Amino acid sequence: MSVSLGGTWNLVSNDNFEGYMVALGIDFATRKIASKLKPQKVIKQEGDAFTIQTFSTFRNYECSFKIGEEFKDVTKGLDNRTCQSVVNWIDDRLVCVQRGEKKNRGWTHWVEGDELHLELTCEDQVCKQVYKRAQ
Ligand code: VLZ
Repeated sequence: MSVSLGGTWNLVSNDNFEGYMVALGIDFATRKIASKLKPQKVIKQEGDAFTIQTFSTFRNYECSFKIGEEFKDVTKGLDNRTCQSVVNWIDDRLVCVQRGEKKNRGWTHWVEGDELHLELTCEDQVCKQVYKRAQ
């Protein structure tokens, strides 16, 4: 029985977000602002349907999908690219493959104890984020 990713989560650590943003081609000024953010994730799950919202004081980001169904993933406010993406469960991890201009792009979410983990990958860069449940 897997643990639910649903709920509201606050960022507590963010390793190599800089490298990930450089790989995406985010400009210097935007990176300086974005690197200081402490985003909040709100994850809603109804069966196979997910919405993941990322809120910050600078920009917000939202993504909706169904498990196993390809969708057009526009990374609006991030690098503004379009990917053909698909999300699947691999064991207890929610794994997204973002097929597009950038090689080896995707993300993986999982729960470990009371923490939500996220790995964001682009080319040879991996950003590792940890979130804790909002009280
Ligand atoms: O998240 O792909 O949870 O979409 C950062 C917003 C959002 C702050 C990063 C503005 C999105 C940054 C990460 C400006 C450069 C992402 C997925 C996994 C779901």
